[in-house]
Amino acid sequence: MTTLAPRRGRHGRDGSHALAAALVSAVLVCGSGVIAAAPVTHTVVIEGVKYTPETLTVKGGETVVWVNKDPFPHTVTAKGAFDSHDIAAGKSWKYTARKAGEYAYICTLHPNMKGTLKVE
Ligand SMILES: [Cu+2]
Repeated sequence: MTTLAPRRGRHGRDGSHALAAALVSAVLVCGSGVIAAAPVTHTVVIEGVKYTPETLTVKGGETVVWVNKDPFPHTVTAKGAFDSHDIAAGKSWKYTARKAGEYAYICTLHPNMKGTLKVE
């Protein structure tokens, strides 16, 4: 009787250790990018006729959202790579980076607005 109770207790603790170890390895696998399970989203704010941050580095498969906080439209245009077309005031536009490279983009409505998306 008295020997059973401690053994049950030990089994319970072993179970939690195994679960904790499984959770830790799952996080490590995700962190190393082996499994692209958890979607990663980056945000670029468009405000004051500029992109913030101006240069953003992401990994392939990650998503970037440009949020236009100005009271007029902007675009996010990298010739030959991606083009948001007009993003109305208060709206946003999403792009999932698939191909590694460095993409300089502008706003076609305000060509002095410049940004760079680096995809690793
Ligand atoms: Cu603009």
